[in-house]
Amino acid sequence: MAVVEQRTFCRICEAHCGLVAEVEDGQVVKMRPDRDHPVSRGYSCVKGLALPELHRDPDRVNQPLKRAADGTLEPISWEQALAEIGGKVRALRKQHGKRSVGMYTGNPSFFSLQHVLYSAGFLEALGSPNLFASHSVDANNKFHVSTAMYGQSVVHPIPDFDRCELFVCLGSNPVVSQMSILCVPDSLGKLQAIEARGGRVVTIDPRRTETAAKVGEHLFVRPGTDAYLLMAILHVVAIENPIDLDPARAVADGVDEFVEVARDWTPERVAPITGIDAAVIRELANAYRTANGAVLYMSTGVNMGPFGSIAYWLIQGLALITGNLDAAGGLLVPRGPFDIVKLAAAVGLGSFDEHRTLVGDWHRVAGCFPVAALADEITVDHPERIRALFITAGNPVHSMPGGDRLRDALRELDLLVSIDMYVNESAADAHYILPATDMLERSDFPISHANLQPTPHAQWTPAVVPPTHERREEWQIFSDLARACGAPVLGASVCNALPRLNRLLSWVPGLRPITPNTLLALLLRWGGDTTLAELKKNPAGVMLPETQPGSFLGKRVPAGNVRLAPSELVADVSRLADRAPEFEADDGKLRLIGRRERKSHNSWMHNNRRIKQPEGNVALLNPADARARDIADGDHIEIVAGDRRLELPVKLTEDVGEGVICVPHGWDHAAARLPRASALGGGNVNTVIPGGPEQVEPISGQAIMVSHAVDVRRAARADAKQSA
Ligand SMILES: Nc1nc2c(c(=O)[nH]1)N[C@H]1C(S)=C(S)[C@@H](COP(=O)(O)OP(=O)(O)OC[C@H]3O[C@@H](n4cnc5c(=O)[nH]c(N)nc54)[C@H](O)[C@@H]3O)O[C@H]1N2
Ligand SMILES: Nc1nc2c(c(=O)[nH]1)N[C@H]1C(S)=C(S)[C@@H](COP(=O)(O)OP(=O)(O)OC[C@H]3O[C@@H](n4cnc5c(=O)[nH]c(N)nc54)[C@H](O)[C@@H]3O)O[C@H]1N2
Ligand code: SF4
Ligand SMILES: [Mo]
Repeated sequence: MAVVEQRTFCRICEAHCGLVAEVEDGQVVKMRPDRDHPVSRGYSCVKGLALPELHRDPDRVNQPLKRAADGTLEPISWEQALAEIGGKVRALRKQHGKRSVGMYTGNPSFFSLQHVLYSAGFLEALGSPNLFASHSVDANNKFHVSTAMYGQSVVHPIPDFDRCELFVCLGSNPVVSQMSILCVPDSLGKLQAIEARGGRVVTIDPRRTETAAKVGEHLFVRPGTDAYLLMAILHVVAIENPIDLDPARAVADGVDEFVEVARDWTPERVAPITGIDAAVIRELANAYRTANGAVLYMSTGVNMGPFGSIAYWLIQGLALITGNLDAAGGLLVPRGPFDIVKLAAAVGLGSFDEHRTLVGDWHRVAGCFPVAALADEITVDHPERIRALFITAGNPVHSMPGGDRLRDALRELDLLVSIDMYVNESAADAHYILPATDMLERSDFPISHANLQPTPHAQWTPAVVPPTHERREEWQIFSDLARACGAPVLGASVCNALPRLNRLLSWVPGLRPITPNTLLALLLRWGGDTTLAELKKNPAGVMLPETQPGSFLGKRVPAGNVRLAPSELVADVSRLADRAPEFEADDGKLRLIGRRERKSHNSWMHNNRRIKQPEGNVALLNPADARARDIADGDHIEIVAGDRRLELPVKLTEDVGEGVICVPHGWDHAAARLPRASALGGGNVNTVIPGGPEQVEPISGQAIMVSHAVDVRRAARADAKQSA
């Protein structure tokens, strides 16, 4: 049988690399990078190339599973699963009200047009505000700040790589991650191009990363202290050397109040907190101020710290007052293939809403409550507590700090349903597991990332192969669940009406449900720069108009004027002064930071047969800190925080700053049904990172996951083993 080539694109990370699948006899036999792709130009990583192995992994869930009384999982039919889940949800809603149902949507759900719309739509159709999402362990600070400043959680100014003279990269490791809230395949290439044309790249990170090793200058920063550094930059830029603020005042409110917050934060005061010399801070600030196009980019290393919202706010404000926002070589705000901001407003992401958690009074950011609040919403003694939870494309027990607390809470649920490709750690106590398709088995369009592209481009992919076994696409799963759970048909908001509409349509014989592609065609017709028909004709996608400098401020800001001094952010600045002594003190403890690995992806790449993990799960430590603790290279160490403990082998390297211990996340799959991944061993770093509502950045609800103080010592035993 002839091999048919099918162009598609990877949706594991935000780079969205173009791929070519080779299909023979209905089977995907090979995946290769798409050398003719107009944006990724042949770039890809092993994870995208290993999609065929993901597709045919024998450990996948291929039909609905139900947990029997003895704890084992038994295959059942879709009809039985839907009827039983639906019956349970109907009874719980009747007895305990709408809030009794909740949902956690994980990171991969945001990489699928159908998933993000139909899952949120399902919960909204049930009338529950209890939506929790992985973005509160990832970038909630960015979503909160964008809502507060621009009036929309989906507005994110992104770097103009091709024209900037100075690129400062805080808390991101592009070589490994390809960055976040940004779509750039081969981001290292983009940074190297800045250097090649005489520009400057500075990475600021507690570790000399793979990126820092390959491009530009590197500054060690003490974990958790970037907001102090940014304060000092603002101080130098606007107070030490006052600049003309009139252009900013013309497009923003609160400009003077914003500048004033940095009054006391001189480089000299900030130096002992951050560990960066005052002269170095001053030089960097002046370089930022005078460059003809400069970018301050921050990502998860800062998001996950104690001051993520302040830091993102300072970066936006600094860009605005120095003329680097909406400007060539600075930050630009792409529009997307159609008006994404309008769509987001229609689904209710335009402003903060009235919903609050029962415990802690948390607000929703980008339509979701913080995951750190989930355990309490299940266990609280309140008539409206969560009793049924759907986890879709997520692994919160594993991916969030203090996951054991959540695991215990999940055991109190009347109903736990996991919608996933695997039986992951969070499904260890699930009553039902519903088999999802992988990305080769469904058509798609990257809607969540469509306005985050430095090179605007739109691509649609058909399914490379039809779903195998009894795997089902999420649009269908959530439409069927809405019907089974008795979601009322009337009263839907604009886009979240889909599962309800499909319920209505299912009553009339002969009518077809609304599929993701019908929806996409409508969205693109809604002021779009392309059409679905055009995308289908162009399998490598179509180029969209470039983002023009000067097209955002005063024109497309959803709030009208930028709000440069949101009251909650101004008030939170006092926390910087309060906590400064903690960072200056030498308490003998090390600060924990994370690390992503090129060949793994959060918690779900370790079972892939194509991807080798030769290094295993290793902690990194500076030799000076090792000497002080009598630790040698290759020893097993224990990392201790209170009564929590993790044991791992250690590698000594000058690349990690002194006072820092670096551990990747996503390891240890003993609790999952992932035989290959489990055999790799390792330990889950989130068992030593304290979780719960106290460990949350107070503005946005983002879980604090870096900079925790831990004790590190040589382990008594030789084998690497972890215990909570
Ligand atoms: N291969 C691979 N790629 C991925 C992922 C993956 O798991 N594997 N995950 C994807 C996901 S979900 C996301 S959100 C993105 C994230 O993409 P990035 O945000 O680029 O994430 P990391 O690569 O973890 O880089 C974070 C950096 O922050 C540093 N850091 C830690 N603490 C601090 C601090 O206090 N200050 C500063 N300045 N730096 C600090 C760390 O040392 C690390 O180098 O990556 C995506 N891409
Ligand atoms: N300590 C520490 N913890 C971290 C981080 C860190 O840097 N340090 N990073 C955090 C970040 S940035 C993130 S985004 C979170 C991620 O946290 P989560 O989103 O909670 O978890 P993942 O590990 O991404 O697990 C994703 C699950 O989705 C499943 N899946 C994949 N594709 C599909 C699909 O198409 N449909 C369905 N239904 N299921 C699918 C996978 O099998 C897997 O079980 O982890 C966070 N946790
Ligand atoms: S960098 Fe790798 S994981 Fe990310 S989109 Fe490209 S191929 Fe997929
Ligand atoms: Mo993430």
